[in-house]
Amino acid sequence: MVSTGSLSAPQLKSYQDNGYYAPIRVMSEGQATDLQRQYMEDVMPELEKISHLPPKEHFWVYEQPHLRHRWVYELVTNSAVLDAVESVLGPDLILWSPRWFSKMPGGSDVVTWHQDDQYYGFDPSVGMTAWIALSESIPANGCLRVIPGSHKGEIMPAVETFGDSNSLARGQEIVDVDETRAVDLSLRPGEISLHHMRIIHGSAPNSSDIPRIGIAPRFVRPEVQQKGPNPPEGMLVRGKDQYGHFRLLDPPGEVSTEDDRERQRESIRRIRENTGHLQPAR
Ligand SMILES: O=C(O)CCC(=O)C(=O)O
Repeated sequence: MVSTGSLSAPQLKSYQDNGYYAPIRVMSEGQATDLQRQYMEDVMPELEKISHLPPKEHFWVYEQPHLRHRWVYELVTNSAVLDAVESVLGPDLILWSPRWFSKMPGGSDVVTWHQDDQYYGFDPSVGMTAWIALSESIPANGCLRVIPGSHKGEIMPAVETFGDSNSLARGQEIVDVDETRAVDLSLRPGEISLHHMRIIHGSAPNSSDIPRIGIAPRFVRPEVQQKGPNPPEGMLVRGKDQYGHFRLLDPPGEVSTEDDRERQRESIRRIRENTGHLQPAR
């Protein structure tokens, strides 16, 4: 049992200075391994159905899974995860959009250097990601990498490569990154890393024989507004929403239904319209 994920004052300062903090334990390794098994049972069969599509199309399974499976909702709202996020963002928290980031051994999936802030479209830009590891996540299997301090800079120009192996839908890539400054965010199962919406980050393919399975819930404060044709959707997971900018969603029931699958698809569509990711790939 982990009682809290709250950051101490020096840990918070480290996050503010560097734009990331890791590791923070939010559950035992045994609990994470059980959830990894659940992932294999519920998510892998869905991925196999779309295995003819390139990684950049896998978002139909990977995004908004907390609207479909109760266990995923419980994972991304784990109280130690929310404690860590609350340490940075304050007491009122909207869970905007969780996404699986999984790489199987020998797979080609890559995440090029990018800044989430470039396409999320939130104003003010106060948000962050808590990346939760269900497996070990290390350099050999393509753990998350960040450029410390880059969250304090501008949004950098990015080319859109539309690379098939790129997990990002438009294959956004910041090309002038000094990789000698990169830090690997190695995690054990059941640990998380936190990263700022503007930090430059990415990850290499999995060249090991162990899967890398993680989920990245993104959190914002209720006062943020999002550009785009649709009001953003989110779940109020702590505190109050005094602004009404988000269409607030309910957690799914215990048993996953076809309606949940439809709700997931509709929510993905709305997010992708807002972040400019539904335009046809070249
Ligand atoms: O998991 C990865 O490799 C990339 C994650 C990422 O880009 C994100 O969480 O924003």
